[in-house]
Amino acid sequence: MDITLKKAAQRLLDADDILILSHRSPDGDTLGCASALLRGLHSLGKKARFLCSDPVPKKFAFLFAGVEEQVFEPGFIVSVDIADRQLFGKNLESYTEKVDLCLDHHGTNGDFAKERYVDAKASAACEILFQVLKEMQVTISSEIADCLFTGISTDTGCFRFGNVTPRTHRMAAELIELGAHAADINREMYDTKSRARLEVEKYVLQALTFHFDGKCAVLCLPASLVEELGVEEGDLDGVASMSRQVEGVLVGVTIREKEDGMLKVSLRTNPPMNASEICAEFGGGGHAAAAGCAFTGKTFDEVKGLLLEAIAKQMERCGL
Ligand SMILES: [Mn+2]
Repeated sequence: MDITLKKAAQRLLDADDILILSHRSPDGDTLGCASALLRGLHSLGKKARFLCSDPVPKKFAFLFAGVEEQVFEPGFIVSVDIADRQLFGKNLESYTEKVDLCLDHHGTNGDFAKERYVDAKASAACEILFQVLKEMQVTISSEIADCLFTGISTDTGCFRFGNVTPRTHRMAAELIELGAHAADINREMYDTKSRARLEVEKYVLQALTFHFDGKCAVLCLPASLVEELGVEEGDLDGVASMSRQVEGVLVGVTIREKEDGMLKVSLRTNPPMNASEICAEFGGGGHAAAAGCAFTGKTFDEVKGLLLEAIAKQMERCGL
């Protein structure tokens, strides 16, 4: 059931022993939400802890620096930035039907929680968390401001994506006033590349294939790649947006093989193409510019064929 922001804040104020859940393959937004909420709840004297199906990538470890680890049986479960049941990931599967409150900004939210507050106009779930924490009268420390700023910055590609609104900038400004280290965070997120990351980019550049007169770029990443290149999972973050950087590309397709053989597809589009519509055909979802879906029991070529077919159809509808 949909509830107001005010009510969502009240639910958290009424609760204790709160378990916060982030989505699998966690990004800066889901982790920024979790760490900001964790810090906010602790500051109110509440017990709160955090779970994610996958480990926190090294570059986001600072979000949780100094946060006290607490052990308790959860009395209230809140999910942040989780759009759908399948995004809980393997280790959190048992929680999919137990979420009391869902805070999210995906218009396609799967409605798995008892109550939810979804604002699809928010560029990042951290925009929502900022409002919820203020509604709860939490004092926004510079640490909390850093967490929220990280989420907003990463989900907007450093304030460059189409999801950025005047409110996004106003909130970022307010967070900087509250002590967020904007330049440090942005440098760490965007300008600093590990050698491993450069290896990944080198691979991507030679592996990209182009289709439909260069309007579509496809990248296939085998599961063995991480080991072959000697890189970590986190080094692959954001590769899905690399293809869309190429001039003329309206659709960037990244197909990633997971350990269990599942093929995970990330779609990035520029207007008039719509990633969410294409992924919906295969049971996935997301935003207009960024969406995903998954296939099991299929080869790279089969998945590529299916997607190219769906993309061709949409291009035709768009008159491309
Ligand atoms: Mn998000």
